Amino acid sequence: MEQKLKEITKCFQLDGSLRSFERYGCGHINTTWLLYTERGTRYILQKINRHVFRNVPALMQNVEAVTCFLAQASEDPRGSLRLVPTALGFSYHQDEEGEYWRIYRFVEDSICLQQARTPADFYESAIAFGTFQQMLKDFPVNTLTPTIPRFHDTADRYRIFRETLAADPMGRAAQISSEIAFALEREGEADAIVSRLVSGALPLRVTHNDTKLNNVMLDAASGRALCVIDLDTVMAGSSLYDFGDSIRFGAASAAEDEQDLDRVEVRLDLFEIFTRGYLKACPDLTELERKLLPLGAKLMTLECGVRFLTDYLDGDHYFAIHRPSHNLDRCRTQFRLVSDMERKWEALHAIVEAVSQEMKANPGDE
Ligand code: ADP
Ligand code: GN1
Ligand code: MG
Repeated sequence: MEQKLKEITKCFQLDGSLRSFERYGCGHINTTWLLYTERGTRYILQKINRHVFRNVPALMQNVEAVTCFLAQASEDPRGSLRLVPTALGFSYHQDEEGEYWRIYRFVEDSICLQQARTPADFYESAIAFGTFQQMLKDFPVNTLTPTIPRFHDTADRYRIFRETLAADPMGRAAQISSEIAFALEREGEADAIVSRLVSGALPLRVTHNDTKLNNVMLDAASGRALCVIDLDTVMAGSSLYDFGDSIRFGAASAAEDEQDLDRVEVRLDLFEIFTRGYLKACPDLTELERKLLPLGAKLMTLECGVRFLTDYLDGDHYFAIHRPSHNLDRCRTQFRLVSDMERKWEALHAIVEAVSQEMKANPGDE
């Protein structure tokens, strides 16, 4: 690997040659390394998963356009991701095997969390994702290529789930009939966001689409939001996707792959604090968007559970796994969260309503 990474890094405008490297991060999709040059500068190198992302040049065009737009709008050099150009001035390099590579400047003096240490961390992630969307409100949304078409089209995710279930290539369906039933019982709700985007009832916005807490960098000293990372899925979408996916991951009381389901619930204190941060950073959400925030949380969680279940049935080709039933464990936590949201449905709505009223009464307050 060392020889390969040396060759790759030579193609980029780093501040010196490669001194050392290590595998980095907990992402399920790309392969990430932390690099040190001989001057001690750190960079993030990524091999982009070209099985997941079928049009990497278009993806990198999206990333370049969005990072440039954000960099122009923010004075802080840590306020947005910064790509390192190749020697030829491109935003990525393709090697002889057809693999795509890119390098980002390392966001220094920052932290990236798998779980919020305190509610304040989660609040800061709401500020980061809300600010990201707010800053991009005048970005020409139609210039973005859909890097994964129908990414958050939950009904389409169900279609793929049904196809995989019918084929049952690994013969796993018989053992997981309760998870399959759970998914199918809720299929009727799958279209609730996309149908409103299509009808124009919900506005189309520039969205991140993968708003996990570990896709935000916080300042190590103050804990304040710095920037949003992992821009591969930036596309046109609904604010409910970004709000919902954040709640799915960050308001959960346990990790995405927790095996003890009794430890998994949606924490109302975290839901509330995220709602407060998001509405503060995104004051322009419409009445309908606000009203549907709990639905966004439920559908993004259901969709993610269905995707994990589909990948389990399919033989684990999409999400990187670290144990045999990893995707099934992930699916079970998501479905447990969905059940818990259904139980707490009234409370989730009451929180959104109370926070909205509070914001209207005191628009400038923290
Ligand atoms: P994946 O798509 O696999 O989730 P990410 O782009 O999220 O890949 O990167 C994986 C991890 O690498 C992140 O969770 C974060 O810890 C770290 N990381 C990514 N980009 C940077 C950066 N520019 N500076 C510091 N850390 C980063
Ligand atoms: C993947 O790349 P990463 O690990 O941030 C996935 C998301 C899922 C998430 C579940 C491109 O995100 O959609 O919600 O795993 N990204 C892609 O943890 O499919
Ligand atoms: Mg990530």
